Amino acid sequence: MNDILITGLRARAVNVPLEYPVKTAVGVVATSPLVLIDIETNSDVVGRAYVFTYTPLALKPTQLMLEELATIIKGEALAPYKIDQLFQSKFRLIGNTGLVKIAAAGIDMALWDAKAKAANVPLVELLGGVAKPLPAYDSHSMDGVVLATQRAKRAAAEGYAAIKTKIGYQTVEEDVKVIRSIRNAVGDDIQIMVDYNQSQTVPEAIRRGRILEPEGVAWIEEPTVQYDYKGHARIRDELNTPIQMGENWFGPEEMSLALSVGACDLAMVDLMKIGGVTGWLRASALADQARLPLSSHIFQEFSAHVLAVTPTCHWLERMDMAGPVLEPTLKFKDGKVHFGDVAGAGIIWREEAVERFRV
Ligand code: SMN
Ligand code: MG
Repeated sequence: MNDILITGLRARAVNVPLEYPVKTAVGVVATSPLVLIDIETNSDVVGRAYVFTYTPLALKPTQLMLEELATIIKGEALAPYKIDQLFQSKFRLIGNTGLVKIAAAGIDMALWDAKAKAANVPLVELLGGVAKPLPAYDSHSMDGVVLATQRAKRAAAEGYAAIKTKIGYQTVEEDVKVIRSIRNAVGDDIQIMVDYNQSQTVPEAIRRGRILEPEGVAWIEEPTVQYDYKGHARIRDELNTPIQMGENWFGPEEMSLALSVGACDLAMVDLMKIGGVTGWLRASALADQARLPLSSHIFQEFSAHVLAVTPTCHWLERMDMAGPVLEPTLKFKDGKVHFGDVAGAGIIWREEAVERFRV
């Protein structure tokens, strides 16, 4: 069965415009730096995925890392679990994290895409699930009260049942002002999540969180620095509003450490940083054991497929980081994400756009 072999990898760096810059309390992601991955095989199947490097500064190093890892996987069978084990042993000394993990995760996603295409099924079906619509929330930025309200109205009109806005303004009064303006615009039936993007100290997060309690937000995300798991647990102990985190967990190992100290009420996993589809499946098992609702972080195309086979599936984050270079295969309607009828994960490059945004 495993007669399909990996024969090559192409990595292309692009810097893609965003409909809205991702403004956070700790910095702005003005454009979307991506490395597009094509894994060729000795059959007519090409596995495709992309990784998001957060800053253009990491584009070239990530592309080079992918090209270096390609030399290890050439000639190997199209077997993501085996390749993951190979990488884990290779990276034991350097550490399976950072750009190494990002590149390995991109390869993992592309391998799973290829396997699903070889079986001529959507990835969700290869994983044993069914392509049913899933709840999706519209994810916005630290937009200021006017734009935040405009975007919330637009999302409500498009049928979203939940909206995330980023806060961490100069004062908590501004945080409350934005939340109240959104609430007044969309009414009580739509859930509002807020994301501090690691911007607060633990005491300030507790102080602000207490002031936010009456606003009834659905979750407070990354209130303090993401590596301070005990700090998140302290904030969680002081507040009733659920604490959400996880987008920065590099691998299921970091998720396991965070859960072991009770860092959060909810978890959200970044398909890339967690280690691709293989990493997500392990994270999904951890969330299942802890009965922790599990949401996704960007990477909406692959995330839909893995969320559909996640026992504690919560929300898919709709934040389109790659749209300009992709043929749209997902549809967002009535507050849900609907799968396209395509084999694999539905990653189809718009080649003319790829050339336009090449770095
Ligand atoms: C986020 C941060 C950086 C880039 C994209 C998205 C954000 C989120 O923390 O939760 O969407
Ligand atoms: Mg976030």
